[in-house]
Amino acid sequence: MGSDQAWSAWRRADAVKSRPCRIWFVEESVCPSLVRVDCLRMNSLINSDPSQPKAKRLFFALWPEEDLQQQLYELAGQTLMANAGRRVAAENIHLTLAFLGSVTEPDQARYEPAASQVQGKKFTLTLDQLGCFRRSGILWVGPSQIPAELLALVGELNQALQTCGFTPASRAYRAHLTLARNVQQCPDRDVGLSPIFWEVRQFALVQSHTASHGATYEILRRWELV
Ligand code: 2AM
Repeated sequence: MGSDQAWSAWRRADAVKSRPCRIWFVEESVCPSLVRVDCLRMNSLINSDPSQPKAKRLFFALWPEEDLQQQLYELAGQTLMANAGRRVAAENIHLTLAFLGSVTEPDQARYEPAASQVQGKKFTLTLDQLGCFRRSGILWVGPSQIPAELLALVGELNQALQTCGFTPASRAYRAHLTLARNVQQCPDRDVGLSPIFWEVRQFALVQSHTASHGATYEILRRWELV
């Protein structure tokens, strides 16, 4: 978008509210959508229009094949004592790369081309550790060593999204697949597991749908790793 178009966007934004909008210019070579016109008032007007779709809850993830999901589901069953937690349904087991949270359609339209620019490499993820996040009551399985390709994928994805206005999580990245929630008694320390090898070939953009029985997930788009 050239400066004429940017100013015209400014004027259009200015026509619907009294306070001036902020305009963010993003370099063409970095964020594929080039420019972001960011105006909270305008966004709230757009979001309050019932003809506009609501924001979606989105995240990027690695999604295992069904047989691996089933294997991990059974592992959770063997690990959990009766009533000690709620297992995640097999089809919902995944590894989050970047949690986006509530995303509007214009934001999604910027994030997807940004993700397409990521040149992630295929890798094997060795799941050889079982652990528990005590505070959130989550039983998880994960790698004891994070492969360089996974770290690079997470880093490049966050960097690409950042150029389009996304603020990555400030907490350190912990690669894990949640196997159960509401775990009341977490063991004192992580335990080793006979390794499960996962050949990771793709990453995905996923929408989380909140239902009364818990979240369900819909894969919106997949990107091949090379
Ligand atoms: P979790 O499994 O450890 O809860 C969809 O909610 C996915 O995004 C889950 O894998 C979840 O991790 C992850 N996630 C990361 N940050 C989150 C947040 N702030 N709120 C909800 N889910 C988050």
